[in-house]
Amino acid sequence: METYDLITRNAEEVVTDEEVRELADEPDGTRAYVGYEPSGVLHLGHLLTANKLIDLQEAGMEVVVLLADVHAYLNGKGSFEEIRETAEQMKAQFVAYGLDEDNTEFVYGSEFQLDEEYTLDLHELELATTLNRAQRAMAEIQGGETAKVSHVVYPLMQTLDIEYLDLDLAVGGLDQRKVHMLAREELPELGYDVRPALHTPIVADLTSGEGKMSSSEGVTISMEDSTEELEEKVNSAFCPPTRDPEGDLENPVLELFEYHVFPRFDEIVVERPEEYGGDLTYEDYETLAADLESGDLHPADAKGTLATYLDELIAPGREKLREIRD
Ligand code: IYR
Repeated sequence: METYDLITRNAEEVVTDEEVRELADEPDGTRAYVGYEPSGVLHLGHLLTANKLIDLQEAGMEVVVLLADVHAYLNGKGSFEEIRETAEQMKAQFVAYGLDEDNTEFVYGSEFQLDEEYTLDLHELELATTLNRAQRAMAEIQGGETAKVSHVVYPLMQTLDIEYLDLDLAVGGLDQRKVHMLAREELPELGYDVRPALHTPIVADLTSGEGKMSSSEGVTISMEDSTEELEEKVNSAFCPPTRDPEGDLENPVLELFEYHVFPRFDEIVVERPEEYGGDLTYEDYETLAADLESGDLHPADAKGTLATYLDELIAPGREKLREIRD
């Protein structure tokens, strides 16, 4: 695959395409990052951006994972000590998932975000940004109901991270886009360069095909799920025989194949008894989606196969979690 195609595959948005093409021309030595508020258990939402980081590593980029402990604290996720502990667990699960420890720089936010220079830059950004603008940037990230002062400091710090970690590309789910747009506007105010951003899609809720799959609402799959739990969740997933159901609905089963399974396996085998036509082998998502639409692939077989491959992907992380907890 061409470097540009590898960098941008499965991305919902790149800002701007021209800037990312420039990076793709000379990826060696460029630095890309994703920041995560630490959480004790990884779910598919985390793994979607992790897949992108694996793509970027393959494209020759250096990858930084920010364990955003200060951000989680500002977003009301618990005491600082608790957050530090979950950050350790998160790192272990990412490594088990396939982010090569030797080629990935794991950085805690608190390692540099409490420095004097960073803090003074933060205050300068606070002066340069309206409350309204900062609040809008946080709309999709904010945890609690009531906005606190910490919630408007948060996106300004995320903006500065891009400069202080010396990055060339910011990666995140689509829910991060408003923060990255703010960063593109504000970094030059401080005399820093604008950096491109790449956003991964938000996968629909498994059972309804609506909205987004997240740990807080609806059903998601996480490193904590047993094989049986995972099978149960996938089997009860919404899977109409089309990739574009009516209205705002998505087909979450196909989305999981597209964003989670195909990027990590060269070949997908759907095992079927001879009397039902025997095994089917797919090398790309399009062919599988077309077969589901034509009826050549039954939704039940698609689900069973999806569960098998997802289970293989989360198995090492599940094992790691068990070790940590014992
Ligand atoms: N806002 C992210 C966490 C985060 C991401 C980056 I990129 C940072 O520089 C800092 C924090 C979230 O919603 O999880």
